[in-house]
Amino acid sequence: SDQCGIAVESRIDCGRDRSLSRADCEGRGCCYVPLPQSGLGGPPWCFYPVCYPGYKMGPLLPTEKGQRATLARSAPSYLPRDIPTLQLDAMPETLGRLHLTLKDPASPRYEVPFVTSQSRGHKDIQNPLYDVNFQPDPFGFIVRRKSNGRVLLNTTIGPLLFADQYLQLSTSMASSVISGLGEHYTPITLDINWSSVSLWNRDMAPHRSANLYGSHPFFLVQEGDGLAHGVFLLNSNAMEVFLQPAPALTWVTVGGILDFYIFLGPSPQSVVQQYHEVIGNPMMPPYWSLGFHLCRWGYTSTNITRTVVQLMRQAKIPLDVQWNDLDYADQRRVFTFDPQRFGDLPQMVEEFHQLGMKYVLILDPGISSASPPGSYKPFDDGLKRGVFIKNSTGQILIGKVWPGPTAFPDFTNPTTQDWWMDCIRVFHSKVPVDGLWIDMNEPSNFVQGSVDGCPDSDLEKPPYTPGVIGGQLNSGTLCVSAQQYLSDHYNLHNLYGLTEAIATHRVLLKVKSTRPFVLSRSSFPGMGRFSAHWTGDVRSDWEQLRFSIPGVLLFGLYGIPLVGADVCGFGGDTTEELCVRWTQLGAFYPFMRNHNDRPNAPQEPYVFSQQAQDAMRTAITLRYSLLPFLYTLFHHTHFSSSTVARPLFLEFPTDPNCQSIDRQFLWGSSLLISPVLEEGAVQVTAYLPPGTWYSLHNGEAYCSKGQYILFPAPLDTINVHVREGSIIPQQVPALTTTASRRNPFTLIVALSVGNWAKGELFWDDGESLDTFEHGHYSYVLFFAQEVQNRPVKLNGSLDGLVLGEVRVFGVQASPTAVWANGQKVHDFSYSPDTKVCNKCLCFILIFKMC
Ligand code: MIG
Repeated sequence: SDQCGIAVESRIDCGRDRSLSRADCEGRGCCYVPLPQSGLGGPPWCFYPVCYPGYKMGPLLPTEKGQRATLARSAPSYLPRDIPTLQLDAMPETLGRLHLTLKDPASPRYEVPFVTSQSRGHKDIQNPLYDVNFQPDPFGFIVRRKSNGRVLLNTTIGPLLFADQYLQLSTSMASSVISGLGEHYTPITLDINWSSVSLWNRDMAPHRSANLYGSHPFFLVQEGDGLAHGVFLLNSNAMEVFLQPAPALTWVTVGGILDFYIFLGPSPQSVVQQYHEVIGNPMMPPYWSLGFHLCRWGYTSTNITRTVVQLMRQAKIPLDVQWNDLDYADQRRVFTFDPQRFGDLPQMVEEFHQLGMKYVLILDPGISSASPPGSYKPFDDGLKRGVFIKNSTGQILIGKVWPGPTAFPDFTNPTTQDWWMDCIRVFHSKVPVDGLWIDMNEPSNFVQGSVDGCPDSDLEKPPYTPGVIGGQLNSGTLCVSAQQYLSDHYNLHNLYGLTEAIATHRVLLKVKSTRPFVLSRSSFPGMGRFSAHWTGDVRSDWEQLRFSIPGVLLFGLYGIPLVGADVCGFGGDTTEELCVRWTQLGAFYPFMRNHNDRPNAPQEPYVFSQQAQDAMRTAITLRYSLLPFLYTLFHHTHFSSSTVARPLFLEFPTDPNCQSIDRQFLWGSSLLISPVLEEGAVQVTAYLPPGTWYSLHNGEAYCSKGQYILFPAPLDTINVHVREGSIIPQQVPALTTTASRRNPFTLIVALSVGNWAKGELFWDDGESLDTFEHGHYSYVLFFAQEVQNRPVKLNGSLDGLVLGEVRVFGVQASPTAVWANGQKVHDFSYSPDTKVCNKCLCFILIFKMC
């Protein structure tokens, strides 16, 4: 019939929860139209008709925040435990943000805590960027972009299902260029050809189609003409999102409520900003955390760890932060250290501090539960204070992690947060760590559910289980029927890492009174306010090197800009060439740490040939010279929310070539990084968006019409280009940031065709809390322009900051004279080949504000 005349690519699966025979399918009132190709993975044979009975919407009534309606279904759906009546709230919160919720008005359901602060909405939005229309029967809504009438979301293409453990909503998409819905091993844009992604935090080495460590139910759609919009579904339950070529998308989540935020942009940058306004802006990292970090599993004593630091210093390769993995702990129990091999750990940390370095230790959440009573205080105390997650019958749930049998702290419980404070405080009084690395916090469990298994219940085996690794929600983690202070683990699982990061951040803040540094493997929206992230157990191979770029870029969209992959790879042996290339790329991860798994060949820079060491030193030193620029980007991200490592499409939204580039990326808006990602390659084909770009190394100019250009890339080179019109503040590098922060600043001035450039520097002591909020900082705007016959003076002072060399790229003719601060500079040089002028201060005008 007409009801089933739906284009194949637009069919919405009526049998997601199980596969249906024709009789079953028609029993649901759905259409059954087999296709020649086998059903697996492709379009469904059983799909909803054009008009499928569902909820019927009552009248829309005004509320304080927007409009409200009641939705009711007259006939039950095919799912167990329908919620027959729903309350719809549509709340225009800002010009660019619409908030839409669907809840059960009769009895409160679980809602996600911690992520959003209370209503930040404004009342009475005049003339927002969106228009919402409702279809009353069956219920659906359509969101349009007002400026051009474009339909961004249309949920009338499929039914709304809202049962206790199965919530589903489909929508059309404005284009098929969609990014987000992590954490997965994917390119920057997702495959929409009948694919799906599941969101359920899992300890799983990155590989295709696996649900990984974090969950980010947010996506951004590039609409094709430079405009973009985004959607955030604030829901922490296990979820699967289906993508199909219509293009259309279907959310399925197994609990909670439907809580949507829709961001209208209109630019991709503003979508990201609008999203971060809801989940909170990222923290301001301590300056030292932008230095180079070195770690491995298998530094088995303090002396071995000391030697690593010595060898790095001998090789003259910058190193700010030395790390230890589980090796330090006594029988792998956190908050202890091995009396033999790590007996002088406190002294070692002191030595590192003397060198101007920092020290970070791993901290797993699992607390050993099998030590003899009275011998392990963290457990004994935790037991007394009731901090651990309980099983469904109220006993402490015991799983297995590195120390053997372990209990799991419930960080949603305020008592647990206090106990965590006490544990860390006591440990820190002996071992003054500078930051904490919270691993295994999905949480990871080596037995399924618990040592006693899990009960047979609707929570453990919901009517529908999203496609997760292991096939069951309790695979590799706790029983989901386990009880936490705020709710069942079933609801809170995806928040475990976030809640641990919040607790750990808070402790470090109290204990150290400086900016906390926390590195978390598991993540959820909002985590960037508290923690950095690394992409987990990546393999040492070229494909993983390449996929680390979209991995890192996507976390920028998720509001966790301080992110990186393990440089040289974690799993398996690296090769010298791979490690050199990875170090070059890693020098442009916002967070740069070389880390390695226990059984593997060493991969510290100094173990390689002189040639490789030189290349790595060059890359890391280049990073150090750029840290003032990187730090300034972090300031912007913290203060006004943007991205640090940035996909090209965010910066050049109207350039169709940039839509899905993820082999290159930007730092802010002005540095373009084009690494080598293939074995044996000594050239790289890089896309330069239209305009003039200068080689960071020698100022050579490339005038691009928006084209791919082949650049030489010998083993010692990573191609970095400076965008015309920008000024990049740098600092003479040193072996630590403690030392480099005392060195003179330098500037690279990349003139635009109009002979001007601008840039900025945010500078403070690098570690005090809230320097921006308290006004304890300098903010310098740099502006360069050509002047005729009249030197421009340095205006204002840099407050004790010394400005050294200035290089100006793109100077068309040799300057006749150069002045700095009114003084003639005699030793300036100009190269007519590269059009670079060194010490060309006459071009620089400096304003100081604050
Ligand atoms: O089960 O602490 O991702 O970085 O070295 C492995 C040992 C536990 C996993 C982390 C990895 C870390 C390792 N950990």
